[in-house]
Amino acid sequence: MKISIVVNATPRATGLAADVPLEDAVALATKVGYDGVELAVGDPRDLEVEVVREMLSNCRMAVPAIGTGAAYRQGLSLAHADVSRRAGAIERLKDHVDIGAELGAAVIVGLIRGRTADGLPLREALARVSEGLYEVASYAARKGVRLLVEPINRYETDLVNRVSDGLEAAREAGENVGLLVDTFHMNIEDPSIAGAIRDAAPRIWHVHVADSNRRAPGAGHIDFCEVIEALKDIGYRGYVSGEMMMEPDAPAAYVALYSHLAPMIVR
Ligand code: LER
Ligand code: MN
Repeated sequence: MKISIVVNATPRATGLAADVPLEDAVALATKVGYDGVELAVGDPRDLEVEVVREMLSNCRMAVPAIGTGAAYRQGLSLAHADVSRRAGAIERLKDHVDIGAELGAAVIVGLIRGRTADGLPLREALARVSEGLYEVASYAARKGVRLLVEPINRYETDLVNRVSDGLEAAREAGENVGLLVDTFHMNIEDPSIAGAIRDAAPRIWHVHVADSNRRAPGAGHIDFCEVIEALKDIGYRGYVSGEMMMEPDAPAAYVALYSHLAPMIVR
């Protein structure tokens, strides 16, 4: 198992990463000891992929995954009542897949799937999400890229909340679609975090870590010994990736996560 952290590859793509230029976040992650950085990307066309790839290879930083959630704030949603917004979400995800292919990274389908507040009733919204996922997954398969469906808690979306919902959506979408499980969301939606991890075992391809209060692991009441034990039990060899509020500041949050989890992972 390896440890990564979410960074903003384009400015303010996510609030759950340091609000600093990419090279500063990468320098900090390198100094603390992280193995990789997960790139939160607003519009992939704003990213100079070659420059990023070279910078990361110079400090031997892997890119396990690429985040796409900023697109939802820009009005794109796989579940939107307006067909042009759905098509826009699919096109945007394909652009992410293109950079995923260049960086060897999986592409996350989180908030970009949308919610029923985007204008469709639940069954239809879920059907549109399945359709969109299937189309993007087929495109990604041709490029050798994996997609990650992320179950997200009910206060952010009403589509795909529990790990079991995510598993169903991933299985329907294709062989190259797996799960990103996030401890913050599982703490709200799943009866047991360790149980959900064991149930979804072979399809868990990426993990977000944040504590119950969305701060660094160790700052809340999630039992990360139990989480890491469950991941070890299922033979998980991917990344646990910090996606959390940078409190009190980024350097302290980077160190807090790493010093809480690294000893559990090597044990
Ligand atoms: C995205 O990975 C996520 O976990 C969401 O809660 C962000 O809003
Ligand atoms: Mn997450």
